[in-house]
Amino acid sequence: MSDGQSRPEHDGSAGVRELDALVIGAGVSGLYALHRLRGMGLTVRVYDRAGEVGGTWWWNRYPGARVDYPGGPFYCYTFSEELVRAWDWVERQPDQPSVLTYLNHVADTFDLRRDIQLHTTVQSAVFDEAAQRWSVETSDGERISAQFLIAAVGTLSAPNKPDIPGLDDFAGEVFHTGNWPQEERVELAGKRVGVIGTGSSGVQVIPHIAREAEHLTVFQRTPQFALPARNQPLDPELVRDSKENWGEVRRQIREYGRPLHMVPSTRSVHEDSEEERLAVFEDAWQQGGLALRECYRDLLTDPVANGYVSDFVRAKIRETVQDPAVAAKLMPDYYFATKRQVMDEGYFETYNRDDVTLVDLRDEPIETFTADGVRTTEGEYPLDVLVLATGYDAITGALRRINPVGRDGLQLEEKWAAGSRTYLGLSIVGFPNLFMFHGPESPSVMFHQFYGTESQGDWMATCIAHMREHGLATIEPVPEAEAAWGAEVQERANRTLYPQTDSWFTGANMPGKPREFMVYIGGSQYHQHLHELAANGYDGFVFEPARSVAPVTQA
Ligand code: NA7
Repeated sequence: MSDGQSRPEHDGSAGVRELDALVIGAGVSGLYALHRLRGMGLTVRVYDRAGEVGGTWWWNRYPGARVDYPGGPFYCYTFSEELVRAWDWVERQPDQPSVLTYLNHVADTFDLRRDIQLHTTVQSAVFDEAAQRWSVETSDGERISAQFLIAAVGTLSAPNKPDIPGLDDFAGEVFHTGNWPQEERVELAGKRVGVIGTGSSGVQVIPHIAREAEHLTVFQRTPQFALPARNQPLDPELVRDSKENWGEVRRQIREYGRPLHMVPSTRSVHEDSEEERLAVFEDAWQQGGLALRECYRDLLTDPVANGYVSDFVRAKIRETVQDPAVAAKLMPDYYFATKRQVMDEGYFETYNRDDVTLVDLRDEPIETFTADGVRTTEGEYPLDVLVLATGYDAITGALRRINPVGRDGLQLEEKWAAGSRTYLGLSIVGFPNLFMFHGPESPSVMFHQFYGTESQGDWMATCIAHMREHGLATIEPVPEAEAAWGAEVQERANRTLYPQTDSWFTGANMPGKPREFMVYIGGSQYHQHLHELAANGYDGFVFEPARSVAPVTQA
């Protein structure tokens, strides 16, 4: 607000709720946004269509769901030492129930629930230029006018339901891993189950389903370089040390995106002989987790180096899978680790079971679903249950589905038709006062998620405080800054092998989605840059002063 005062929450005459900031999403980012912005005296409300807080951790409760990298004990908010001290992770890769319990604990600790409205979908958001505010409508018919619209919508929250012929004719049960039933347990015993998809979710759920179902058929489009997770209880000494030295751990996370002991090697693969290299790979394989990806500095930038490690993993898959014909179908052929790295617990061993069938969709594409199952070009697979582990319209999908409308009626769908255009993955030309957490062209999924959230949330808070202090009503990036940022994101990505692989990082998993690398590689520099921007006057942004007479939002 121009005068630094919050408006009352309700404007009774117009039946419109007035807020300083409306946050969409009650996951990791939405919870932090509420805590941070409310703490500076703003009126803030969070809306989420889920039945509880937790975002992706509320939706993804399929058997085997857990953090997909060895994050514990650092998979947590970093800003509060008190919070760090009060929570004990048990495993290196925390499972879904513990992460959800943690996020509920955070909501309780900071008394967040009173400003969170669940079971409520934000249906439309239109920027009202006269009022310099966002007009929002929700699924229960509520209308809200908010100065700031904060998209904490999640990077992996818009499920991809594939467009496969006949899918709607299938008479059995269908579940998406990202929309798993909340209350009742999914009963799979005695059933013929099909799983489509072998990304993180598929690789996590498949061994569990195999143990329970009468028969499992996996429909695989792209074989994976899954690495052994070797999940284990956390070393109590590591937990104690990190709690005692949290300031230092936090500094390391800020500078490297992770604690120092997890930082990649600075050694090139070419500095070692073949024998030495294989010993390094073997050691990393035995350590499990991300050790293999991090054991040389050039595995993700040099095709030759990547070829060495790819061959190593392929040999491991051949050793594990007993039937050579099945092993051949499981051979990954993209650049190692250029899709989101998958961790497995007994995934490849699952294919040694008699009651598991692997169907390679590249050899035998699906022709159609029928009421009883699937027909491929090679045969029929009767099914009672289908699990879609087919991933997400990642990073941009959730916000595009809301499709905010900015200045001059500009729809986000239209703005991003040829690719996501943002400044810092945080703001968009034409969409004043819209801030995104983990938006496209930010470090998002390639940096410590909680620290990234805090850094962006703190930036938003500092910026809003600056605006209040100077009587400014809107902030928006300038087109030149947006274009330069996009170029920098692509230039950094092009120094790596990532853009050469079809993945959700590049949008290639969604038919018709523009192909671009959607993540800023170089997270710590990004967060440093955000900090400097705030200190140096918000270069690349333009502010509008508040109009002296605030126009009334129309009912
Ligand atoms: P992912 O990683 O996008 O995996 C989805 C899987 O589904 C992947 O194997 C896809 O094959 C496959 N897929 C998608 N559409 C189809 C169709 N139409 N036919 C056959 N197969 C298909 O999603 P996840 O949920 O596993 O993981 C998402 C992230 O959540 C994960 O990285 C963690 O960060 C947490 P493709 O490889 O595209 O050929």
